[in-house]
Amino acid sequence: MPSQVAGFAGLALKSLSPTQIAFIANLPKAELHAHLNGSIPIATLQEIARDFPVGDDQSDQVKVGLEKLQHPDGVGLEEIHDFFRLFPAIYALTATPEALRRATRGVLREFLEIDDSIGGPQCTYIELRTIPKSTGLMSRGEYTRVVLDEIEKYPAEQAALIISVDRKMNETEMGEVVDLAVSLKEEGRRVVGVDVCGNPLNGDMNHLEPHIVKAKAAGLGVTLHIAETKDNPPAETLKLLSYEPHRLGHATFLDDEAKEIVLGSSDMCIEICLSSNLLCKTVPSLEDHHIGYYLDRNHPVAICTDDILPFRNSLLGEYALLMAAPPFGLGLKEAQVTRIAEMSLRSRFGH
Ligand code: 6MZ
Repeated sequence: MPSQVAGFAGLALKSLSPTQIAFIANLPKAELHAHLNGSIPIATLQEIARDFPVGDDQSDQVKVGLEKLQHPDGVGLEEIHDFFRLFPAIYALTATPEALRRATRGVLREFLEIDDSIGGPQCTYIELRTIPKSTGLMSRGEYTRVVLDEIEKYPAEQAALIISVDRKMNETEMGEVVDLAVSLKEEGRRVVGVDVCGNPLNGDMNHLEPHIVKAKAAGLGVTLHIAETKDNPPAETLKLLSYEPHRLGHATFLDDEAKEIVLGSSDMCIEICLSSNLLCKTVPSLEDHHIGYYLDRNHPVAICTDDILPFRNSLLGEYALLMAAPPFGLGLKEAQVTRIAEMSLRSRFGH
């Protein structure tokens, strides 16, 4: 049973007719930007919390975070930095191999298995991403293999893994993570790309360069979270673009120079996360969202969920935001929505 959809995506879904819902449900589409620990269905998180309770010694941040995450409407955020404060709570639950396995299984089911109420799955293909963590009970390599074991239970046409570097990592750690991605790919495991994510104000993006070169040389796709907040300096954005990534995450605050570079590379797909941007308040309204700029210029975009656990959205809900009439959505026509779904499939790193 899929999780209940709330927030902007929930309102958009409620405003659609059954025929419109059937239309978006039946569109073949790819989910290209979903963070594993942010995408655990609430029911799975609660099961894990029941079976592997966190100890009494856990910090208040963990206890308060778990309470907030279980609110039926999702988490109320004042600003994007509140969002990153939630993850210690989730990580306290997914630190053991068995809990991580269950979390991954829950995420894949949520996206790929048939939901009877819509007559199909949320998406036809998912590139799930995660930061390999060493938790005390697992090394980074063991962590990633647990996730891959679950992903590889599905055919390659349905699921693959992107390995994320966290912006806060130092240069040595960034190298370790990219080397892990390359060696797993060489072993024949289903790693299709690398990503850079994490709190947008952390870290030094100049350290990435040799690692991105290495990832590309190994045939991995590269996607970078870029200009997610107004405080990301333009020089950092240009540096990230100089690595010539294949896709961009968010790309909310690109200035004219950066936009020109992006538009000049006609296949640099932008992973668009509408609910995420609205709820983190980096975009004031759907009307103001930068998706409009790229659609007007026929530049590739992929509609994505980002983190369904705190945002309580779904991929269907994100597509509903495209189709619903204003003020609930952008009021796009069926042909436009079909074209957007096709763009997501064309921008896959894997099959
Ligand atoms: C930047 C984000 C993110 O890797 O532990 N993450 N990074 N911007 C976002 N949008 C608001 N949403 C999630 O998944 C959780 C991690 O993904 C990154 C954060 O670093 C978060 O800790 P994994 O599976």
